[in-house]
Amino acid sequence: MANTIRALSMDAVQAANIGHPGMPMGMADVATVLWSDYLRFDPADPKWPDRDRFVLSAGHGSMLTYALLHLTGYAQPTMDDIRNFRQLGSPCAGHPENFLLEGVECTTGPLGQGLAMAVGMAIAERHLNAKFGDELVNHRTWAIAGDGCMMEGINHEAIGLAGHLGLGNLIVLWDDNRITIDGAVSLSSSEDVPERYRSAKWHTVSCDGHDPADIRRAIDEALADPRPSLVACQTIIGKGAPNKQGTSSVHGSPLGADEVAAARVEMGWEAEPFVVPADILADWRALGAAGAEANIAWQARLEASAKKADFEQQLSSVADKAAPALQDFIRGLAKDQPKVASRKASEMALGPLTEALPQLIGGSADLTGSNNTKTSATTPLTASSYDGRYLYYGIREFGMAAAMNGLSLHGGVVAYGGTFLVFSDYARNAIRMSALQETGVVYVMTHDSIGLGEDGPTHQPVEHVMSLRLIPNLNVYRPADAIETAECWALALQTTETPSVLALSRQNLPAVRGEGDAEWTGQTNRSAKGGYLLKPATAARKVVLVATGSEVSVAVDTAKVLEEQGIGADVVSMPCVELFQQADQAYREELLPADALIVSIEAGVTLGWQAVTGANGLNIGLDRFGASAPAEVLFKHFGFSAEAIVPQILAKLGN
Ligand SMILES: Cc1ncc(C[n+]2csc(CCOP(=O)(O)OP(=O)(O)O)c2C)c(N)n1
Ligand SMILES: [Mg+2]
Repeated sequence: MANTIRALSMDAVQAANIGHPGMPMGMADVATVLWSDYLRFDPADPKWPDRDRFVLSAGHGSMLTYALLHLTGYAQPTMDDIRNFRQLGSPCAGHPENFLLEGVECTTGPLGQGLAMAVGMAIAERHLNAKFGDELVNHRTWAIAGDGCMMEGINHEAIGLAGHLGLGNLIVLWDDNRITIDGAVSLSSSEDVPERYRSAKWHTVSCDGHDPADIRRAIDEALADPRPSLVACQTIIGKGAPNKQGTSSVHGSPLGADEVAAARVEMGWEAEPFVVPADILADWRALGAAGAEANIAWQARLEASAKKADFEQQLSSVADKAAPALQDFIRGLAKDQPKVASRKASEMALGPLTEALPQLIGGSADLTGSNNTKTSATTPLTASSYDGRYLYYGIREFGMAAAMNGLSLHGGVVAYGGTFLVFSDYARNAIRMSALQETGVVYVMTHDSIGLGEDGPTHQPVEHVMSLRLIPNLNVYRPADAIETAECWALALQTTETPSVLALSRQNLPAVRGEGDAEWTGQTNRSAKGGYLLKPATAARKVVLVATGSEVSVAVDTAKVLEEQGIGADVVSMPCVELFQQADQAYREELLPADALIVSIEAGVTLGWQAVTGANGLNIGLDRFGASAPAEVLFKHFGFSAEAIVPQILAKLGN
């Protein structure tokens, strides 16, 4: 059965003339044992909630997953899909993509992140188990990881968190083949990996990765131990290719026609490429069919459970519940018009949201008091209380973001988590992976500009807001006051297939909204189109000031001065540039008319704002690092005041 995986992998890579045969050939025996004797899955129902999660962290070995899904009887990939491995339109992409195949739990390829997402999945499982009991939620998360996944820095963050939380339901099968692309692992590493795992409170065991009985012995030992387990599977990369196995040449290149032929002889595999002998296929399909029994038994338990309604509620989308949960709160803000930091406003909005939405699991990378991410409804989620809803991620921004992806991809929970916006760079590839994987996670990124003040340029984001806007399918919100912050939270939770970044201020912001918001509903959410007319000009309009976040009140001040000089100026608040760009053209043209001078005001880099203001607009921003001083001093110093901006507008108008 393992040789089926080997043959399909080498033949698919050979046909594509590009790909990675070494990893699937080396791990074929381990994967066959796992899928035969341990993994709980039902090919007929790929999203069955209580299935085990299988994560191929070594995503370059994608053919391993495609072979397993096809052989066990998933509707996709078909053999034709495999034949078209890596070709346009085939769901068998170079690396496994969760949005192309139902059987792929998460997109992998960026090494280390699959394992870190598996940690998030295992946390979600323990959390839901604590709420709904073994009869409804009791499954494991299995990750196959390579030497690369062990070496990446995120591995340290991920296993530290998993060990601390005692995630015994997580088993990592390490493809311990001592080979990476450049050659032997010994070229670059002298680390005792299992020793490091043990120091992080993991159980470790090793086995001969080509001996099914020994693999079973090791996995049984892993399952018996209450800690998360690392199973070091000693393997030979490219096993089955007689002349190339054990060398880095099989990592990422086709074997070549001669070696493919030699491998057929070596394995005694006589079938043509993409043909699986009927008796072997029958054995694989029988494995897949057996999975249905566990699913049927689970369905019966769910039907009989007193917790059925609650469970289904937990698994349901939060999209239609966010705005109703915020309605009374926002109506209250319209009356009170509080002058608070948007990070504080976010905490206030999270109050009713975490009350109403049991799916929300919050957290912070050790900045809970600064990110304002914890509410009274979110008690700590710890090794002794998995039913909590607040994760102390520790100072692990990248690990946190990847775990948030895993939590959300698991289903039944929606993750939000915080750090300083400037450290979004530490988490950046996981944020990108949130967007690519279409997860609805929400990043609460506070201290969003020079407005954080005295901590100085290391902590002051300048390029971050704009650079996050560059990531496709990521909505970056920079709200101006408490009402906008709540509106942005509603939108962030409504877009369940688009992740969100909330860029929030440390400093207090005056209320710019309130008027007309006393009857607020989700339908009147003015931030929904990304930008809107906050204050219309009174004199004949010559200027439109477009601002975000803390600079909206600067724009309001600027408009006032211009109006006093008879120059009409609209103020447009634009909390989400991406949503604005998706709004219909008529709306955009009405808001930003061609005959007015469009001025952007944002305390960050100006590159990119030309897309909003046009080439003839004016871009007020900060194209340099900030400085260490109180916020008001910095705003004045760097020209974020009506006093500094008005003359630039007058000059541009030719007055
Ligand atoms: C973050 C990241 N860096 C680099 C790469 C490129 N890359 C893909 S596989 C690989 C080597 C991985 O070695 P190992 O995990 O041992 O895989 P094996 O060669 O054993 O299949 C590298 C550097 C990547 N995919 N992700
Ligand atoms: Mg390796």
